Amino acid sequence: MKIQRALSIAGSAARGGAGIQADLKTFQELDVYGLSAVTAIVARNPQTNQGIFPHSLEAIEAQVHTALEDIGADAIKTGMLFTEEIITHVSQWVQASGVPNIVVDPVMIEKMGSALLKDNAVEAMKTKLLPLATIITPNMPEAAALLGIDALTTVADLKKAAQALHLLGPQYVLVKGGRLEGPAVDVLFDGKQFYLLEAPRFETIHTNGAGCTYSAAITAELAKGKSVPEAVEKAKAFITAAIRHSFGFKKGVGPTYHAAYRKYGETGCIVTIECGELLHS
Ligand code: PXL
Repeated sequence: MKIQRALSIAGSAARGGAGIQADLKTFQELDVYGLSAVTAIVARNPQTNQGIFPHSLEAIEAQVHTALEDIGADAIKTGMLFTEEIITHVSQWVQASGVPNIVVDPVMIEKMGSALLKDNAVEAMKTKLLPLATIITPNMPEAAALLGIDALTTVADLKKAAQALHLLGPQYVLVKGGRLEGPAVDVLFDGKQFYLLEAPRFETIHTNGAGCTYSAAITAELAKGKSVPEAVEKAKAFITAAIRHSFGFKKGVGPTYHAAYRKYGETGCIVTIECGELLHS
């Protein structure tokens, strides 16, 4: 039997809906063998606002090397990397690995407000990791923070941001429009063309880990040999189903439902392709 493999280098989210946990659940749903290297443990206590426990560089390196040397990977995804030092080393390991599909989710702040990336690490993310990426998947606040610009509010803003981020070196940029008014439109840019992916917006607060799940689904599809636009289209359907069927547990923002695409199927996403004429601000 041959099964494709995907390695997630990310934080452990004790609540189960985001981070490494979301990635492994998503890989499994899409029939890809999941591997993990945990960078930090997130177990945030809302009363104390404490609960991020970074791992040592040595522990992270040991996991990455064990995963790549003993099992190997068809795709690597990075999520929460937390510090400049971790970003610098992960960039070196990713580059040395020769793995063909690299998905960088530039995780910065989680929905309840904890910083998952230190402010002084943004520059390393831009200069060391983003240029290695097959695709980067910022949400609207992350795109604005990476570019040092004001908040994005429209699809036109997403397109301009995608173009500007493409200049940092990734092959594809996906700016996710989860915070737009109206339908959930994401903009994929390859340096020439824009692909607009539109899905209905489902009103729910339970979207913890939506970004992790979406980029993990892209990673799984790339590991299976899909092209980037095909992988993003399938992942958009996957995350739309997961958000549509999301749910809450006892407290706080609940998770998306990772099994929803398998159980309930397609969700009416529309993809349009536009010529990428340059947009100047
Ligand atoms: O959703 C962003 C995210 C990423 N990584 C970890 C997280 C979260 C949000 O909860 O906990 C580890």
